[in-house]
Amino acid sequence: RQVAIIKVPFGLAGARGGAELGPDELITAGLRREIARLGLTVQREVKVDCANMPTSSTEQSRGKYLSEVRQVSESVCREVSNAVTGGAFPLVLGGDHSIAIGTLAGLSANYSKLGVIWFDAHADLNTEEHSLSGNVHGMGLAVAMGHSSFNFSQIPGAGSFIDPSKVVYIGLRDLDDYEKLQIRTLGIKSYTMHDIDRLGIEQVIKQALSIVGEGTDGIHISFDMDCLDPREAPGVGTPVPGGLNYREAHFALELLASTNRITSMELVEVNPLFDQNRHTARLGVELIASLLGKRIL
Ligand code: DIR
Ligand code: MN
Ligand code: MN
Ligand code: MN
Repeated sequence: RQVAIIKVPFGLAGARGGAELGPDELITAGLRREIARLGLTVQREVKVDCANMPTSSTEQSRGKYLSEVRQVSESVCREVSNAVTGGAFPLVLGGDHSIAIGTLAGLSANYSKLGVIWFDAHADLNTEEHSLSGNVHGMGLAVAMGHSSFNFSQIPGAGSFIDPSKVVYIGLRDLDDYEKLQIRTLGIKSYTMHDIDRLGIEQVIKQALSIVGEGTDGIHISFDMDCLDPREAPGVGTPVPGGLNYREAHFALELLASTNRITSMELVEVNPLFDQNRHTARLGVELIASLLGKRIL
């Protein structure tokens, strides 16, 4: 199996700077060595050009730095689509979570019925109209579902919108009122931290797979490092207490890997500026390895 590493050093759409340093930090933490140990080959490693010093003064708009996000989305869409066409497993390294817009756009061009498992403390369902922060990293799924004025129709090469009935959340614990309303209205299956406490992570993954695994032609894992408890992953832009612990996160990804049905992954929001001893980046590398098939024995 071949992996295409797509580095997206973009951090303007997050709550605080630093996520643009994520891809290099993950590489330095040993990502390529872990991939090689699994017997996988890196078909190519590309770095997407990202504007992190805004030239236009778009900060004041409702969606902050939307023109920069749009540019990044176009490039990420192209790279992800090329990876899939070239027979490689796209592994997208963020960057803040707004890069998921480009990832999902590129995947939607190749999979007509994409399933998505979204690991996150947040739902990222805000629109330019409803967001309280204006940060586009909190809008990715709304954009991908076509609820925002910025959407796939503005991204060359994108396919159709992501179907909310094929999206599953895992790890939610910090939602805005509008996002709660949208989750109910759209009927998006959500496993909050409360549900994980109650069911256990194994049952949660089994149920999630029964949803994204049926009637889909691909399954994407979008992994926001803030799904983890800040004690495990302090190096993120918007830490929220009460998240997944070390083994829950690994076990979840090991179970997903064992299905052999996962077709792409992105890992986002590694922020070295708030990390301690590269701890979060190292954990990110380990988690990617688990999703790519690493076993203890
Ligand atoms: C909040 C926080 N809901 C927002 N979202 C975050 O800004 O829209 N997403 N941190 O990852
Ligand atoms: Mn997120
Ligand atoms: Mn985020
Ligand atoms: Mn988040």
